[in-house]
Amino acid sequence: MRKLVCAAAVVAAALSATTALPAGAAVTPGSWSAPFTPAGASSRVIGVHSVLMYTGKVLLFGNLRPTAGYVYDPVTGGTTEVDPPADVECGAMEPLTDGRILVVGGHAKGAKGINNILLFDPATLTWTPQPSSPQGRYYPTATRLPDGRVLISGGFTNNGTMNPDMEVYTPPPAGGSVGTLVKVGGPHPSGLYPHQWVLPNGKVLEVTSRSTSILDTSTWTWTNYSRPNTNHGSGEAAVLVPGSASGSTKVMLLGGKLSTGATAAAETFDAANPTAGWTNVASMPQARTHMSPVLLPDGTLMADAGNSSGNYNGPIYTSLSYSFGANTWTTLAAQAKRRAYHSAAVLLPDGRVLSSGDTGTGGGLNTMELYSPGYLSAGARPTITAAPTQAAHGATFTISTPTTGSHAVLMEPGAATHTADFSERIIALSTTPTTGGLSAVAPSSTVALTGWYMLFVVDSAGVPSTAKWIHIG
Ligand SMILES: [Cu+2]
Repeated sequence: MRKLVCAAAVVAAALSATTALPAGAAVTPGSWSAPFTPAGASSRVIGVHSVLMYTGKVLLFGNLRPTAGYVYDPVTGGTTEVDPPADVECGAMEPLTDGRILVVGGHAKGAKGINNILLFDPATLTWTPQPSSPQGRYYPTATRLPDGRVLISGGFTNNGTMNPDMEVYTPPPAGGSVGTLVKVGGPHPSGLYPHQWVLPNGKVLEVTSRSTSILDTSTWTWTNYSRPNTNHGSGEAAVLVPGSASGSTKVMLLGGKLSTGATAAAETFDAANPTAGWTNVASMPQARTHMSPVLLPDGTLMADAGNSSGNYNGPIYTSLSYSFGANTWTTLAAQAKRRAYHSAAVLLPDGRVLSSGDTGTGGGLNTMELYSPGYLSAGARPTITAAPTQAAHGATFTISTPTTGSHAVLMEPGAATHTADFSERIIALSTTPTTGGLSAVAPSSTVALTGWYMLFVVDSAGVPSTAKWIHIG
């Protein structure tokens, strides 16, 4: 009898749990700060690459050779110079499970890749060389796997040819500073900055403007599916669609550069039913390429700026908001500087978006702009009065908040460049209201890859709190 009561209670709790993102409030245009270069910052740094770290600070680097970088503190506005020891502009970035940032490859003269792999430590602000990628990597992708290793693929070699190799990087052992690198699988020339995401079943979905495939990481073999409906050319953006506590199997591909200009097309692919292929969704209000895709804690997508032709022509100063629930686009406020090719944008823990870069003449160069989404002027914000800084996969934890009717989301911090983001994802937690807050369940290791996340509480109007950092795993 006692057992039955317990089972009934579990069912009741499951039925009342919030597992999906609510629709949120109507999107309003929001506003931009004036362009700025942080006081005291090296003017050599162009924010082509932008990585939010668990310290709440942002690692920015770029400006070709020698590549320059600094760490920007959005709270104080200060910077610390951290020039990398290799020309890592046009490489890839991926946080490890402990929050250190792996930086893979970069760009030597003449469209050639460099071999370097580096590890950046947000605690000590130091770079440590790692084993080199043998053939060189220019425009590669780095994807953290559920076991903490990192899949490295794609890009050009040192000779400017497509690199067909896949490598797996294993992080340093506890207390160590240098990891190991091994080649895996057969040839798979993914192309330049292939978009990759770990799926809830542990496999890796890869999407490019012209291909769709899924990697079984137990055998390192690929299965190919239909290519996207529209040719997105290059400079296309892609995101993992917001998911529930059981994860997301769906991705969205939007825009891209064509020889004739750009495409306005957007489409989705659901890896839960891969043979169904791609489904067109509402096209953007205009053809765009080189947007930086930024998932926001209210469950919408911000497609930051971009342009309509070539790498820098036809600048588009407004951004777009996409509602996954309503399948509608809304035009957001215009920024002052062009943010097209070689630009980046990441969500900050306070709910704003940092937009940086564009290396072309007349572009944003060494300036940055801060976007305040409409939810920041929509009234009082919810608050998190207490939350743990660590939760194991599957563990139940308590989020203290006085805001009733709220839900909670985990957001993996962005690692953005060239319209790619190697890291961002949003997960609506399974939560149950309790006295004084929410009881939440940490997702599994394939839904929330082990690592640092921003935890936001979002009220029933779609207004988010500021984030608290929590390590999952
Ligand atoms: Cu580049």
